[in-house]
Amino acid sequence: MADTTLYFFPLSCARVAMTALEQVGIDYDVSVINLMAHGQKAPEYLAINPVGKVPALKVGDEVLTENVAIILYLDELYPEAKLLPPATGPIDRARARADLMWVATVLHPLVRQLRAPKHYTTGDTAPVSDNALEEFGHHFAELDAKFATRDWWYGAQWAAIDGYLAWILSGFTSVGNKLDAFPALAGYVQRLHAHPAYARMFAKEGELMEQQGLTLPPHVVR
Ligand SMILES: N[C@@H](CCC(=O)N[C@@H](CS)C(=O)NCC(=O)O)C(=O)O
Repeated sequence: MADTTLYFFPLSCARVAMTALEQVGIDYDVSVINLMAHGQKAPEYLAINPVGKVPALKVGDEVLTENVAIILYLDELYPEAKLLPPATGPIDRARARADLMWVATVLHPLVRQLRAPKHYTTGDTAPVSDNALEEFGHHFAELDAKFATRDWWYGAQWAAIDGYLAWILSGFTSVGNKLDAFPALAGYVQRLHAHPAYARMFAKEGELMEQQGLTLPPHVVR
């Protein structure tokens, strides 16, 4: 049994933390919290993460939540994994954190709005999804221009933010949306999927799904 446990559910944003762990390469256990069966609200899990969300990372007796915090923690312990870009000083370091926070606070909620619009309205969900698609359209146009001239967010070197964007983009496409209008972003997705840390996460996720007999709703693609 490893000293570190990741509380995870397939296709959820816990993929971001798992990809970072795979990049770091440490030994860790995975505990699947079945969000489809409301396992995140079970007393045993609320005792670990009272907010009732995945991911959570248990290290010894300590529990850390929030993808960005998990990435920053792992980066501090394992700088050789290069989860964050090299920084020349405090401003540079703060900027890299700001980039992660931008993904977490601007793009991440749009995935939820798209995948679970019923959480945002008591009425018709179509305007909620449409608004998410419109917002994604603006942000993806900017990202498409960015990835037309670089492989990864910071240029030649993959960083944890790329793992985070992999989840954002899969959240967008998993429910049937296409990236046809954003060819550079579609190329970036190919690179993301081929990245070793992502590929290991994806394989591990597949094994966990098989072990747990988890199947996806028919409208969701992995
Ligand atoms: N800001 C959090 C978001 C965590 C989050 O929203 N997790 C979702 C899965 S993507 C969850 O556990 N949802 C279950 C629920 O809200 O009941 C992070 O980045 O870690």
